[in-house]
Amino acid sequence: MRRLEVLLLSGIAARSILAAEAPRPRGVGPEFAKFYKYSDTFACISSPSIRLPIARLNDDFCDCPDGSDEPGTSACAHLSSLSPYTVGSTPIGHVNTTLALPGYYCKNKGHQPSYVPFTNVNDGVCDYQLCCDGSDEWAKVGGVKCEDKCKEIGKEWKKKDEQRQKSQSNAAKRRKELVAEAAKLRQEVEVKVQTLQTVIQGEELKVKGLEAALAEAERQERGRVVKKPGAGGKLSMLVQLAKDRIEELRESLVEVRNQRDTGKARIAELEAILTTFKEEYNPNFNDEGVKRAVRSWEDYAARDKPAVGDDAKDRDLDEIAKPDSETGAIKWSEWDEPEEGDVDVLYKIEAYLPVPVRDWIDQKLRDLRSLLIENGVLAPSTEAGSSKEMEDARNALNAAKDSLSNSQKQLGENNEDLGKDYGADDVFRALKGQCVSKDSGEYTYELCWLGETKQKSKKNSQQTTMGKFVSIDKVMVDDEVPPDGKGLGSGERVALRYENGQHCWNGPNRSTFVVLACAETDELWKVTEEEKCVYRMEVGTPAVCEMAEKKGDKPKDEL
Ligand code: MAN
Repeated sequence: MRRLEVLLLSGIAARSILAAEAPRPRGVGPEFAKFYKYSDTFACISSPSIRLPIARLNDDFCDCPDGSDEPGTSACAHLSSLSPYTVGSTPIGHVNTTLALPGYYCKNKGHQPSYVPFTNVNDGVCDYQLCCDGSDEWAKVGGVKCEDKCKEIGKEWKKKDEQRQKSQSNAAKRRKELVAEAAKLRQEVEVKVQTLQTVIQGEELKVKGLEAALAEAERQERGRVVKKPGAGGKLSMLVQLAKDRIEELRESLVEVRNQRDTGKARIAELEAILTTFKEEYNPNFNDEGVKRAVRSWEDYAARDKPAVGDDAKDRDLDEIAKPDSETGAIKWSEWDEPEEGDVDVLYKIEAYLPVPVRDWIDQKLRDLRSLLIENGVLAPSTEAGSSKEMEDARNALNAAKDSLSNSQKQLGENNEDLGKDYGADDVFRALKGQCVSKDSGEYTYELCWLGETKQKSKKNSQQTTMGKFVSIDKVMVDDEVPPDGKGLGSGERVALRYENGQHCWNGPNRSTFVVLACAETDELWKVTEEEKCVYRMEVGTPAVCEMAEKKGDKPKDEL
């Protein structure tokens, strides 16, 4: 298709004007008919002071500086910007030499009327693309005859136009769906923000509460260490009692054991006497008392002797009977009270008081010690902070702080997300994270909406990042649209910038400029490497459709 100032008129508009028209000179479009309504003279459109007899209209000689006397011939074609430079085609003084007409008007009955450049009129070539009725070759130069093909071309065009319109309406529908989806997603983020704000308020209060709890636990701890186990009066007294009692028992044990040993020795002596007595007495001496004694002794000797301790048990008793200072079984020195400190002395009194009074004093003493430590009068205990209560309080506070900072981070991210540019109507929010790809040469290229662009080698599936999404932009394009409609067309288009991809050896960091055009479905149409590691993607998506329609900027028609 040639780039020219062709004006396609809507069929309805053109037909309604035609109905009200008187016959116009050849090549005059309906919107210029008013300049050609007099039957005797004609005034040049841009220089009305120049009047010509009507016979000089379309006489194949250029009279008007703006070419308006030759609407149906190529006599004034040299004025066209498409024509090569001709003597006299430059402006002279204040006279306007710009062509007043857009071209030769083809009625194209059965199809869309259009203008053909004057250079094409009677050039011996049928310009069916613009002039399907063949009227641009009315002079049949060189015997060329261009028959009217508007019926078939119009039919074909209509078919394609219907398809195009259907596709456009599908695309617009799809965009509406995307916008609705985007609105839903946005609302979800807004709800998340509200929820997080409430959660954060609660968590802040919780942190404050736990900070106070920890401070109190620390205070209590500072007080508590005064009475730590081992250093208190009651326990110390108990230890002393135990020590005394054990010593008493040990001494008794030694004494009883001595008595036992003495008894044992006496029994052994007695038994030896009786054994001798039994062997040496005279049985012939009939003394009934002696005989009875000997029988009793024999009975006694025949009975099982009770165990009176073996050697092992005796060794154990030896050990037990030794003082603790010798065996080290109990190291009493470890239970000795430390030197009494400032406030410790006060606790001695406690041990002798009734429980409620003791508790009250206990609390007061803790408070007093805390106060003294807080005011620098007493040094804090080095063991402060080691109790389970404090550990629990500190853990709970840390967990609450972590949770709070996590929520704050999430809130920040969500707020940032709400402020981000997701394009008109937030539409790209719905596409975020989805990807389209295309095989091209030795690579498969991938575009992930608002994510990354990638180049994947087909040989070894190695991936190269061609850029990370940075911003949404706009760009002017002027491209052909191929017959399948997968092209950018011309006009302003939405573009996405992807930058800071993988570094290119001996070059920049890879980047991709993604140009979008309206299409029924998301599709990566074309990838080019415009410069080393600078890529361009052309992508069809319904996401940008309505915007094209709003601007009345349709893809170029392939008529
Ligand atoms: C790879 C690809 C190419 C690029 C070169 C640069 O082969 O990313 O697109 O041109 O590296 O060295």
